[in-house]
Amino acid sequence: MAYQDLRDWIAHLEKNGELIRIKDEISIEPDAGAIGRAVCDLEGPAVLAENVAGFKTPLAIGLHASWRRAAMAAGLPKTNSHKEQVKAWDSFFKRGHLKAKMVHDAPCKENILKGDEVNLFQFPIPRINIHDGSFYISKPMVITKDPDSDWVNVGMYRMMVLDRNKTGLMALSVAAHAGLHFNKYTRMGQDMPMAVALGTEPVLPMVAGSWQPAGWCELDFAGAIRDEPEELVTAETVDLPVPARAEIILEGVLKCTETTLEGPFGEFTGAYSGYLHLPVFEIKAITHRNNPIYDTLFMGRPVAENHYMTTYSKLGGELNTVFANRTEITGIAFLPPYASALVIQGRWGHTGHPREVMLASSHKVVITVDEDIDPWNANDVLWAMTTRCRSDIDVFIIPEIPGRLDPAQSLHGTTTRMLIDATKSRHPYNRYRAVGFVEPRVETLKWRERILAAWGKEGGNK
Ligand SMILES: Cc1cc2nc3c(=O)[nH]c(=O)nc-3n(C[C@H](O)[C@H](O)[C@H](O)COP(=O)(O)O)c2cc1C
Ligand SMILES: [Mn+2]
Repeated sequence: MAYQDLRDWIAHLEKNGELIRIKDEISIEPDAGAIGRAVCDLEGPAVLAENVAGFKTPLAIGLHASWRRAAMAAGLPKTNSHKEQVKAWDSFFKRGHLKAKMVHDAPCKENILKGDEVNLFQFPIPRINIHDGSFYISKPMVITKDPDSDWVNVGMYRMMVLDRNKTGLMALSVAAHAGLHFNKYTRMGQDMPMAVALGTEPVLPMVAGSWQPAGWCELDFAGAIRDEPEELVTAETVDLPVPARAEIILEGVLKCTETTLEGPFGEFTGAYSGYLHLPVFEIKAITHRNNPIYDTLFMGRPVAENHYMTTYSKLGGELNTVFANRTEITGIAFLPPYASALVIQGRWGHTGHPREVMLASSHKVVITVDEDIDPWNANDVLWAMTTRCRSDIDVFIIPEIPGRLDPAQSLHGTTTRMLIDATKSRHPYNRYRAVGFVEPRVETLKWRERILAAWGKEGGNK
């Protein structure tokens, strides 16, 4: 059965040795950020810090910060290999949607705070990295509605705390759906109604933080993955549905006339992004459960929590959208540390075939490999790059691509894209048998099993 809410998920993690409680007092700074970093580095248990100095609210840190918990969150075995995880997310994308349902029992309304009672500083919102411009809400599920249709979207976008009732919102990339909605409101000269869910069952942040096509409602997609509909209630002050069992809901408007200088923020690239001019979110009401828990996510140098949380959902999405009709693709992965280099394994038919496929992708580095190369195995991929690739004819550099958050971007905000064809799809590999790669004897697998059995150990993550 799917996890009902954050509390149910936390209880499950604790029962399975995936969460520890820290009862001693911790500081919001530097302890919270340092704990987040440590959990990611260790791929250790998540932490529930029960006593944050100056706050009544406990702080959950790193709930999605390991490959094991990324599997468990989606209801999959924690022993799953990367490959099995991608296969599962591929099937989630093919499963379609399960409509979320409106319910009457809504614990998120146990406390309703409006006007002057609204105060973000009551929650232990950390400054995640040392030079972040302020405290950042790093795991928000931002709910907006398209003014021209019924499309309700849930996306994850950084929110810098500006005041007790104000934050920024960074949903400006061309692909951010809240940004698309906001552009329409701005053109009409109207503020955009917006609600933000904090602390929910664990599938929603995974789909809010990774891309699905425009028009998809992440609530319905999450329901299909959970095999149980998300439960919703209408927010107090805006006409938007919010998860009924969320710990905390922020409600208000994204202002069409008020911007703020926002940043810096330690981004998923492992570098700080500079200052931006962003719209201001004005919070008109906060509703929360009794004794709410604040759920935070650690970002920073990869591998960080966002990489664990969205690697599989991103790859499943890539297979089902960008590469929907590419049956020649036999595997897809990110090269460690899982940030910006996509590896595509395929059954290539002809010279130039991998290049055609790479051109469709929008990742900063794209590498194509053959079927005998495990795209998740950095040794395999680097071996292919150094033996099946000639940098003068197999590497393609596309200049002046929008840089967005790339720390290597030019002064006018552009970066490069690099496509690396590390396949045997061209001369001399596919013309003659002259260059033969050393293949293992077929009996190797059998011997591997026998040796491991005799040694009393199990195989690795393959
Ligand atoms: C922790 C985390 C933080 C993110 N922050 C931002 C952000 O500040 N701005 C942004 O445009 N995308 C951000 N993303 C990526 C978006 O969540 C992602 O593109 C997602 O597809 C957005 O939802 P949408 O496709 O419905 O717009 C973040 C992702 C994660 C996991
Ligand atoms: Mn979306």
